[in-house]
Amino acid sequence: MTAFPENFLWGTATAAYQVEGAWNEDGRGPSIWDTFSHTPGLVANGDTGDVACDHYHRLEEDLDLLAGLGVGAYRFSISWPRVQPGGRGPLNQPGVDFYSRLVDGLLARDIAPVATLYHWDLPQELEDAGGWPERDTALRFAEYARLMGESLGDRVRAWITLNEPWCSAYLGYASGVHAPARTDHAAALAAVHHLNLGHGLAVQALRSTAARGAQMSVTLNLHHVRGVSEADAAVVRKADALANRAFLGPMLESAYPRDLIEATAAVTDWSFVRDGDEAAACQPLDVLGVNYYNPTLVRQWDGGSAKETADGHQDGAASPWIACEDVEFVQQPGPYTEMGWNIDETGLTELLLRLHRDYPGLPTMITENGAAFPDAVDADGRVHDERRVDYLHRHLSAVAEAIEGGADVRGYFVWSLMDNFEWAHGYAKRFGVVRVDRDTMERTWKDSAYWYRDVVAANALPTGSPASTEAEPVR
Ligand code: IFM
Repeated sequence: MTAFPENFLWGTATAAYQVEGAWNEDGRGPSIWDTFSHTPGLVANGDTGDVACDHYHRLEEDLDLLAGLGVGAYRFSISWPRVQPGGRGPLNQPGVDFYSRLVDGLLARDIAPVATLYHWDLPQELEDAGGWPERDTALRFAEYARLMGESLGDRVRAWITLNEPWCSAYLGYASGVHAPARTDHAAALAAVHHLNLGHGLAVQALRSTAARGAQMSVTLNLHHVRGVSEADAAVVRKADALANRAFLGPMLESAYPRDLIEATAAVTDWSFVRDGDEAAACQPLDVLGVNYYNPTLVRQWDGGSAKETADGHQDGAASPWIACEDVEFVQQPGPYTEMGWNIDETGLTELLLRLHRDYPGLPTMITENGAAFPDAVDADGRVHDERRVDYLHRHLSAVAEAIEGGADVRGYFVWSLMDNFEWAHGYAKRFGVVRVDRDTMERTWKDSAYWYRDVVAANALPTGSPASTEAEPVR
């Protein structure tokens, strides 16, 4: 048995647009993801989040699922346009009431509510006014945070300001594969800054409204960047600056890294950073949320050979990797999940140890980790998703190893509680430990859910190494 520390927080995670549905009910306003998913050709199969998992109407059933899993915490996100339809002005009470019922239902089941304020569903009206590249969006976000602190702050155990601002900025405004589908590198870097600023202002607003003792956090999808050889150190550092230190710098060290400013000088002069902004972005946090799926491998591009973009991103004007013309993103060895992401849990251990080294005293929490596989219901009516069990086992072992190495890791949230709307992939990729039938919305526990329930109950991993994932690599 690999045991976890006492009080280790076990949970599962979802996000509003991916599970709720009820997109135009009870006064909810449109978000950039409604616009994106309703634009023909942007989401696989023309899927939208209109119904998603119908969680909005199946709240009690889903709360019971969580209770059945025995988790100590549930990470959900609040849909900004559900509670404040245009992103400014008064609250939409039916929307707030929904989250109030959710929070109360969790507490009644002894499950700690962990609320993310922003998991990508910006009110469309704010995007129409310029979106995250505009400074005002950060101010509106702080106001929304204050209102949520006043409404739910007496009961929420931990607040996460942003989920993966890397995706919001670079996929939303640089590569355009996420909403709002813009491809403007200068705007993306301005978005980076206003997300950082919005985070800091939101923490301030929450500290003044939420219960004392509520934890403050942000979730970053930090990239564990490796070089093919030592000769690639410069490009490793550049990718790290754009992906990681663009957020860690202002949020935790009150300054953008000099090498980031220099690397992007041809794109922007960063004049949108005003005096005092970096200090405002840097607010004391109680825990840092880390989402991890796989590592990143880079090599200095020689400028001649065909350039690899291993994760399938476009190169050039629509690349999310701004100013990385000299960086090649290299295919990593399998096995792979259905997303085409390689399975390599060693990156998680290394990342957690790096964070421990760079930011001693700041605990971490895995706010997302999981895998998509093409699950099917077997003849026995069950979903035998042994590859997901194996993936989770490997990554939890990696967390345990980091703890063993001194990292202060406080918890782990599986992504995801249930199969849901996987953004531009629609419903084609299933990440849940609980299956959702797309026709009936019926929830079925996969084998991974039973396995996770037992891990949570034991606060430990079962003995024995995970099964081999070599058998059926998927690409
Ligand atoms: O589904 C997403 C989630 O919304 C954010 N993190 C990554 C997950 C899997 O792609």
